[in-house]
Amino acid sequence: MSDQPAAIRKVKGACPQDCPDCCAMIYHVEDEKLIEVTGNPENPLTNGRLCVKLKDFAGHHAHQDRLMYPMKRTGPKGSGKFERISWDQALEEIKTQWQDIIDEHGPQAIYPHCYAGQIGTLNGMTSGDRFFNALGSTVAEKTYCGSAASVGWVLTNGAVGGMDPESFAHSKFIIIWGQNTLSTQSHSWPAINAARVNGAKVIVIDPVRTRTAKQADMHIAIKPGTDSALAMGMIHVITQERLYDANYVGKHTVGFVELKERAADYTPERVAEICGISADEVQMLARAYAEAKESAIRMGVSIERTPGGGQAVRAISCLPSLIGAWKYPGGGATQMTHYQFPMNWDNLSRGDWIKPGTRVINQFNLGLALTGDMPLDPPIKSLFVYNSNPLAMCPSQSKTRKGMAREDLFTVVSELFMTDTAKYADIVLPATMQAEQLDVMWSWGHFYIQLNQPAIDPPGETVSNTELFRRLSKVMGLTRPQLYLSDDELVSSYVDWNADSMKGITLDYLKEHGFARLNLGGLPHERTPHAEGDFGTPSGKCEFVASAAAGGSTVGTFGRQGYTFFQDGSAIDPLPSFTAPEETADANPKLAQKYSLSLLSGKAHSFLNTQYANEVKHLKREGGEQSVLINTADAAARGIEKGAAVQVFNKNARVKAVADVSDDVREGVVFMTLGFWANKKNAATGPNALCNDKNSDMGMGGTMNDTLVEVALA
Ligand SMILES: Nc1nc2c(c(=O)[nH]1)N[C@H]1C(S)=C(S)[C@@H](COP(=O)(O)OP(=O)(O)OC[C@H]3O[C@@H](n4cnc5c(=O)[nH]c(N)nc54)[C@H](O)[C@@H]3O)O[C@H]1N2
Ligand SMILES: Nc1nc2c(c(=O)[nH]1)N[C@H]1C(S)=C(S)[C@@H](COP(=O)(O)OP(=O)(O)OC[C@H]3O[C@@H](n4cnc5c(=O)[nH]c(N)nc54)[C@H](O)[C@@H]3O)O[C@H]1N2
Ligand SMILES: [Mo]
Repeated sequence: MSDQPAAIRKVKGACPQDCPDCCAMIYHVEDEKLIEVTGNPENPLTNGRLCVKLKDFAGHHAHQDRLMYPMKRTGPKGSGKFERISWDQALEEIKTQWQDIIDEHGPQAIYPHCYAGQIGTLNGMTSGDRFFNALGSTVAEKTYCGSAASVGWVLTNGAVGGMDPESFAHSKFIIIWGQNTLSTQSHSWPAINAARVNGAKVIVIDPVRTRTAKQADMHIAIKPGTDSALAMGMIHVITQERLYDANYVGKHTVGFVELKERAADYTPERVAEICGISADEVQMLARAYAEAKESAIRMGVSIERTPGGGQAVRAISCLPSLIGAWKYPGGGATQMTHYQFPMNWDNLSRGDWIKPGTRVINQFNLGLALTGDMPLDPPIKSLFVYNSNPLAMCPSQSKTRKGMAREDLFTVVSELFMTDTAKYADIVLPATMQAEQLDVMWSWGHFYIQLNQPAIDPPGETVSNTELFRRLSKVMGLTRPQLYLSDDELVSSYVDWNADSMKGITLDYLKEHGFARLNLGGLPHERTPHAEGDFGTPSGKCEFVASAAAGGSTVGTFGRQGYTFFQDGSAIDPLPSFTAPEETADANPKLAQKYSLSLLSGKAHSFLNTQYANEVKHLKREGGEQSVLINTADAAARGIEKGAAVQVFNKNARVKAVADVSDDVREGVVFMTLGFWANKKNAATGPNALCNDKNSDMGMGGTMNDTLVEVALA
């Protein structure tokens, strides 16, 4: 007998999470057990390091609370009481219920709900689209994240990926606009740091002094939802003081005269008033930004979560072309990079299978749709949730909860864990985690395509989303052959292996290395995608006046269901401007008298949306329970001290929280971290109990950050 330790097998993978970094990972397997997951040191961005959330990803796979078997509800909805059943029983129950619903109401009474719990090509946001489109269910628009911002960006620059995160190392001036980079895209920080070592200045624009803002050379604590005014103010200063690059503007942009005219109203004084900052800050920012030339802007997603969010991204997206920043490595802007990935999005979502006239319901309207507050014929009789935890993450939670509690709603949830949402299911189906499944990963924060290879067998009776929908297709008697493609066949079908950007990248290469940089020309850190124009707009130029909006054509990014939607562009102002938030003292003084604090919700350092918040160590890092960050003066005015038990409340709900009192948030604003699960103390989970469910100006984005609340001692 050998006393040699068993060999450790290493398998290349990639992080499944909805995060711009999409890290290259290595699974370490011993005796067919996942013993450790590390960052792949060969990947220049991941550089061998995983973030705090993924530090014990092996332990997360082996978590004692993982769902292992299909289950059927035995207690009242929401009670979390279930009994184990077999897959055959679960599928038979779904088939019987759905067949009855289809016979009585038609397939549109079935409503799928999905987001990016896993973000891969095979198992991610589109994994169920082909099945539901073939079934003829209601179409669910998936616009939780980035869709208003994406439309703003695409209208201006086209569906192009923008700056490479590695090229920030060459920047001289970096604006981090509404992003908490150190928590939400931490692998781009080394390049930012490299730039700083070379003398670059970093400016953070955020109502909260986040851990990222604390690192900055300057923090501009703007009022929420006023970013478009600030960007228009910068355009005003740059055009009035002739700080723009006339040559670049002349060659590569459309609508300069109109933009200049539109910006004329946005004087530094007026902008200062709107944004709650000083006129000097507006001027200083515009001048320093224009003068540095190698100026970079990194936009976060939160900018979009107010009524004028899409136009804010439009205004910001005009800035790099105005000053000609795109000419230089380290100059330009980045919103999201995924546009560059050569996926066959039509094969992924098969939007062409949707019968004309099929109804579309936006996912932010989940509560309205389930409660019937939105008149629907047929009503929603069945909800199918996968890759999402809408009870916690969708605004207007009380409506969602009321809807999910309906006895006549047949709910199926495919999950890793018994989440707040899963507790309301009639049938729960167990899903695999990333080390147990095959996937091709794209990214919205860099340009590496990756192959995630299964390292261990699925535990218990868990199945991947691809297998789940093959099983459902079979019981529902669907006949389209594409619904039965194996995972390997899906890999072939979903990636456009012949695309220019895939030159030299084969499946075998990915199997060996795990990742490959898309062929976009030039070295990553030297990338200057728009030095010679080459924008993805109809004119090929950066469109200050958006032709898609002006011409009334439809706009949208992926396939109809893939990620956003198609929108009639004529509803959009072709020039950027400021739309004021609706819940402010100016816009709604009556409401503001009762509830005078603007609520922001943002990502936790140690959670990924609600994921990992069921891990004790991560929960501890976030203080153990829901907190609310409130400014010292606002707290004093309410007799609240640090650590006090408080209630955060408004017309929608009351949420218990612990007060965190400091000047890290501007007066008049409170901040609640997202992700905490419901517990004995809080039946309502987190900020979404309080947030509004209106849509924003474009892309059917959300407006969660346009919510007034009040805080009082509990
Ligand atoms: N650790 C961690 N990382 C994550 C996630 C996570 O949950 N945890 N989630 C992932 C996902 S899904 C996403 S979309 C990204 C999002 O990551 P980010 O783009 O960083 O978005 P948020 O954390 O929502 O907000 C960032 C900052 O914007 C500020 N903010 C809010 N409203 C405004 C405003 O009106 N104007 C300005 N200028 N700033 C504002 C907030 O105070 C917050 O500090 O992170 C991804 N990465
Ligand atoms: N108030 C407020 N609301 C927000 C936001 C905000 O800033 N403020 N942010 C918005 C944003 S940016 C986003 S992206 C959304 C996020 O909304 P969601 O995507 O719903 O958020 P998660 O909490 O990540 O939930 C994903 C679920 O999918 C499950 N899951 C993971 N992998 C798999 C798998 O392979 N198969 C199956 N079947 N399930 C899996 C996880 O266990 C988890 O419960 O929330 C939005 N909601
Ligand atoms: Mo997101």
